[in-house]
Amino acid sequence: MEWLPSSSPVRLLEQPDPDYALPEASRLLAAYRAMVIGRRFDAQATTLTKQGRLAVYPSSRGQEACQVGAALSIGADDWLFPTYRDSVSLVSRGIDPVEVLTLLRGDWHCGYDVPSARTAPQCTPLATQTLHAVGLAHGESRKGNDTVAMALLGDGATSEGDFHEALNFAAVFRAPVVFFVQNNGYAISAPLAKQSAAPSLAHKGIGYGVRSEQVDGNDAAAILSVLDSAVAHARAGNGPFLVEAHTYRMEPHTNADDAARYRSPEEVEHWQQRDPISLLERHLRAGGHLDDATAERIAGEAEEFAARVRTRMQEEPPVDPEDLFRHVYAEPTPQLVEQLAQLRTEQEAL
Ligand SMILES: Cc1ncc(C[n+]2csc(CCOP(=O)(O)OP(=O)(O)O)c2C)c(N)n1
Repeated sequence: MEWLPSSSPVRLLEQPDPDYALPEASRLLAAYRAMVIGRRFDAQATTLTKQGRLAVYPSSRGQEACQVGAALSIGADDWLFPTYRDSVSLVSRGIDPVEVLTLLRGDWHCGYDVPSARTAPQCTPLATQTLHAVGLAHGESRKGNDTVAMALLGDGATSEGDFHEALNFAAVFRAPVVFFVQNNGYAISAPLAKQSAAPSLAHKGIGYGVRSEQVDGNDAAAILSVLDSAVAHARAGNGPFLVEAHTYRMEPHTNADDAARYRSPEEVEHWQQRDPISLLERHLRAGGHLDDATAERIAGEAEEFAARVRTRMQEEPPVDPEDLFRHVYAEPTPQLVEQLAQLRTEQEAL
């Protein structure tokens, strides 16, 4: 059954798979480096919330194989449609980390130049980015381009109507989109079992005629191999592809959430044993592709990366809160006019 997802998530680091090839060692080493830097960036951003430099930061610690895999499996001309949790993916794609954090710092814009980065602003409303991805991909294919759009979303977002409309439209029009679902177990505090009765989230693609697959989200080799196939499938004109990665969010939903209220320390400990960076590191060392010196050099690079982010985030570029109102509508609504007046009164009182 070519169109059905494999019965269990594809894994490659610990066992071979007849349908998916192990990526080359050089690619795995590049992924390892990006994952180590990404994790250090993520920890730095979390610290910046504690110092009041960022309003909020949704960590993706534990999801690095997915974050990096998404960035490495698409080309510079392809488009990424990320969510609020996907900052590490943007950093891995080469976007300036301070630009990535601009919105979370409280500015009105997303920081980077969207058309030249070919990366949409990080989306907070759940699943709306899937429709944007489909629209862009369909438009590009009508222009005769072979651009692929990669839409990132969480397990919770697959319960949204927009996701289902996006799948249906993409399948009917054979839009070159990869829907990459990072199933990290929870939508804030709602565990997957309380919001989906599907055998797997990959099965949600099948009803729409979308080729789908499930993969171990902590196995970087499997992620790269499956995403490569998905991107190649879409680029070749075969229509959309849905990939469900089984992973885990190690940190709370954001720095404002208390995860101890809805999950046990044993569960977190279980996933710690399947840390994506450790799994890949073990594999690379066993194959002779990584030694202490290289691991230390990469750790040093990650430290320097974080230090540069830290220093640059100490600068406080002036922000004008009225900008929040300037770029919403050509003609502001009565509600916005009222809110702007309220803001001015508050500012004068300061
Ligand atoms: C349309 C919409 N409804 C509700 C919310 C509030 N909300 C923010 S995050 C979240 C959970 C999302 O979970 P999931 O899609 O699994 O992504 P994760 O945060 O785990 O990466 C919810 C319900 C929202 N942002 N957008």
